Amino acid sequence: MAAGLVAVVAVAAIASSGAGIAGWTTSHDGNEGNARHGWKGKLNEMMERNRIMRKMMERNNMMKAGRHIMRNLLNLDRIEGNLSYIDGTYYVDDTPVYFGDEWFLEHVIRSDYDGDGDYETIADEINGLMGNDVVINGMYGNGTLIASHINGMWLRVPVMAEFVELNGVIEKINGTYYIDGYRIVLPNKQARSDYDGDGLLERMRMEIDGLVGENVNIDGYTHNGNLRPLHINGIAI
Ligand SMILES: [Ca+2]
Ligand SMILES: [Ca+2]
Repeated sequence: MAAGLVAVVAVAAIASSGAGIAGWTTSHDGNEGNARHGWKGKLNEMMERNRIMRKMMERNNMMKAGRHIMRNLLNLDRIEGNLSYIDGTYYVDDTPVYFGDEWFLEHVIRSDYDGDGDYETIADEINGLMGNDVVINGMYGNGTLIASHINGMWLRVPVMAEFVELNGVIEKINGTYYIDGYRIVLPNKQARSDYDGDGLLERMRMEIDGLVGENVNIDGYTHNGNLRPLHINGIAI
């Protein structure tokens, strides 16, 4: 890396000193052109090489920045302190923390956050940590830390998503599927079950397509008008 940088700086120095020569050669006409074309050609070549190297470095830096952002996407904010629960709100020291809605806390099992050797519901895992010092990662929203990790263990995407159960007709508008005004966000994958009951396992999109115009039960998480289904007519996604 350091060697690469030195090379680029050297090329850049030659190129910039060459700019004066380029100006001189173009300001003269006449018969000495061949030698000057040789100079000019070399100079152009160097400047082009310089440009490409700079582009490569830029792209390299962008890729590095991208990887950095990806790595830290869920670690934008971090707090460390004592976990408590007061009047329906979790706190780490004085900071309110959102671990998820009631449905998520009661129904989802992820990791052994409290380290008691059992996989429990998120609510029970958090209860097991009550009064302890914890490290919570996540993102701040209106002064509340929306948790993504508990003690370094993945919990959820840090958004204020809400669990809903809907009953309605699936509509298709401009190639997008809706229920009850929510845009249905589907995983781009092969379906594991036959949701539309046509006897075929299709892509998720095609399964939903087979249900357009029908009355269905869907539950899942909503955020900003989008619905990520967990179940369709009782069948897990
Ligand atoms: Ca546990
Ligand atoms: Ca099907």
